[in-house]
Amino acid sequence: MQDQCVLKLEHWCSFEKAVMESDKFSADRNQPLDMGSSEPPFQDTYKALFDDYVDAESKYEKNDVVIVAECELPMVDLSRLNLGEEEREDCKREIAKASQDWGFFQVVNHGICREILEKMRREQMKVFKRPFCEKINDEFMNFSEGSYRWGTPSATCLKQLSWSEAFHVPLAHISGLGGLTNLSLTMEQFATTVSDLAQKLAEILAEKMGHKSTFFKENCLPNTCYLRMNRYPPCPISSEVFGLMSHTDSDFLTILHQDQIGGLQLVKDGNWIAVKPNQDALIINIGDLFQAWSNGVYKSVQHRVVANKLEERFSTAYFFCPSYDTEIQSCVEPSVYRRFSFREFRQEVQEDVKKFGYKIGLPSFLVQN
Ligand SMILES: O=C(O)CCC(=O)C(=O)O
Repeated sequence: MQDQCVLKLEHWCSFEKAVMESDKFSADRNQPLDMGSSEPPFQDTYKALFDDYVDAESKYEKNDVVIVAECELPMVDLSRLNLGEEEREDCKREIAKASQDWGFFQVVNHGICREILEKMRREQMKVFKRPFCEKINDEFMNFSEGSYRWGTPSATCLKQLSWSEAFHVPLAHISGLGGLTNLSLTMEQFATTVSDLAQKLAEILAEKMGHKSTFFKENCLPNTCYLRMNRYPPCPISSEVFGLMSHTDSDFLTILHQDQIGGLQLVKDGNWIAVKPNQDALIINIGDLFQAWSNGVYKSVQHRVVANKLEERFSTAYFFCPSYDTEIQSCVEPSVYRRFSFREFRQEVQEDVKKFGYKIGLPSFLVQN
C-alpha cells in the first residue's frame, strides 16, 4: 500500500502568505451581506476569529509545511459476494481486515446504480443553491428542525472552524414527507438502496467476529438512520481552516459518496493521509458503535476534510444507526467498553461538545474509567 502513495505537499503556507490572504479576506468582509446569496456568511459571523488570528502573529510558526501522503484505500469488489464459496469468503475476509487495519475501505460493484447516485448529487447541488435565508428556515425546507448546519458555532479559534454547510436529516423524517419534493423522493430512493448495502456489510463484519446475529436487522431500521448532504464552498483562506474538522462517526458504519475534487483525509498509523477519489467507488468507514460492539477490533478512525481554495466539493453520507434505546455491548468478553445505549452515547457527545467544544466519544465509555 505504501508504494501506491504519492507525496503531496499540502497548501500549508508561511505566516506572511497567511496574513496576505487574511487581508484579502478582510476586504471581502466589508461587503454588505447579500440576502439573496446562497453562501453562508462565514466572514461576518466568524469575524472575531479572523481578527484574533491576524492579531496573534507571534503564535504561528514560519514555513509550517505539512506533508500528506495520498493513498488508495483498500479496494473491495463486492461482486465476489455473488460468486462461489471461496471467492465469497475471501471478499468477507478483506472487508473485516480493512475494517481492522484501516477503519476505512472502498467498494465497487456495490449495487447502487450510477443513475441514483447522479440524481442524488443533482438534487443536492440544487438545494444548496437556494438562498441562505431559505436554507436556515426549517419550515421552508420542510426538514426537521436544525437539519441545516454550517460553520462551527462552538469554534473559539480558526482551527476549530469547519468551512462547510450540510443538511443532516433523520431518515424517519424523510419517509414522513412522503416524497413531497424531488429532493425528498431522491433522498428516500438513495437511502433505501444504500441501507441494504449497510445491512449486508454489518452482517459480514458481525459474522467475521463469530456472530451470525439478527442484531442489525432488528435495531438498525431504515428510519433510525441519517443522511447528510455536505457542501464545501471554495474557501479563500483554505490553508487556515478545514472543510470539516477532525472527528469520528457516532454510528455503526458510514457509506460515503464523494465527488472527484478530493479533500477527505484520515489517520493511518498515526499519520494523516489523503484519500484519492475513485468515481466508481463508495467509501465505507467504521463508526464508534462498531468499534465498541467489536471490542475495539474494528477501528473508528479520525477523519477530516481539507478546504479547497478554488473548487466547491460535495459528498453524501449515510449513517447506519440503531434506535436510541438500542444497547451497545461488546460481542466478546472481557469488554473494553461498558454497556451503553445509543441515546446515552449521543447525549454524552452533545454534552462534551457544549462543555469542551469537541467530542470525546468512546474513551468516556472505557470500563477502566
Ligand atoms: O465529505 C466527506 O468526505 C466526509 C464527510 C464526513 O466525514 C461526515 O459527513 O461526517
